[in-house]
Amino acid sequence: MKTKKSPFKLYYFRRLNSTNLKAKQFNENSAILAGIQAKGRGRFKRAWSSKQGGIYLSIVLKPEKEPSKLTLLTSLAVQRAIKKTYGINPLLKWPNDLIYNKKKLCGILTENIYKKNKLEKTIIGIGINTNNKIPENLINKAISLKQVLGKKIDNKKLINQLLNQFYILYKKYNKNKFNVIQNWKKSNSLIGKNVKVKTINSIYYGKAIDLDNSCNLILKSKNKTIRIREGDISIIY
Ligand code: BT5
Repeated sequence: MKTKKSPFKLYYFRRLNSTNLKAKQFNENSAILAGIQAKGRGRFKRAWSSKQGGIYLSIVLKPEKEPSKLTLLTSLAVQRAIKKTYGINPLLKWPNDLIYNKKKLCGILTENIYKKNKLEKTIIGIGINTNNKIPENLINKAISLKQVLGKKIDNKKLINQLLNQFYILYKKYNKNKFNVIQNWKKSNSLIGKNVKVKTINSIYYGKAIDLDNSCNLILKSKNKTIRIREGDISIIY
């Protein structure tokens, strides 16, 4: 497939608190890249370890369609970019992760900015562990591409590929020519597995059986079917 050039204009900063925060000052089709983040963020105000050498990137969009599927679409773009650049196939983990050898390789944080109740822009933050050192407290659950491949990762090449892959999928999605849910289901690590899901209020155990069209995870727990909007999931091996 011919790679189409992405329209994103890339702005590089040696050090930022968070690329998602900085991205709020930029217009659509900007991409903000940082060498280090002092206050990298995950979901629910959690921290994202952002040492020198990793990829910390935020894409600014003005979505043409409802943005709820953009996190999954982005995870597919990251997966394709890594596969094209380095030939390995990380698995997708609902709702916002890529994993390799059961450890987290990439996390995505999508934020919608509203002005007077109208969606003004969407910021998609992507953190990929490439050459950055994984801190001691995360070594059991995080992994870098350098650890996987045993060589230095070319961040520039991977970022270019990622922006191109993202653009290809995003354009198709806007034209209703890319089914995010179906594609996600083809390469996820969860469906059919016994899992534990921690939400803000509860913990659920059950079998992950499907993803519905609104990106909710469907869990079969005893005789009940539960739909989960957001949470942290771990596979029970
Ligand atoms: C995420 O949150 O996975 C979203 C991470 C998004 C980071 C990007 S970097 C560019 C942009 N700018 C930002 O400020 N953020 C975005 P969540 O699912 O909540 O996962 C957070 C959890 O992952 C933490 O509580 C840790 O347990 C773990 N974690 C932290 N740093 C990690 C890392 N570098 N690699 C793997 N796991 C990490």
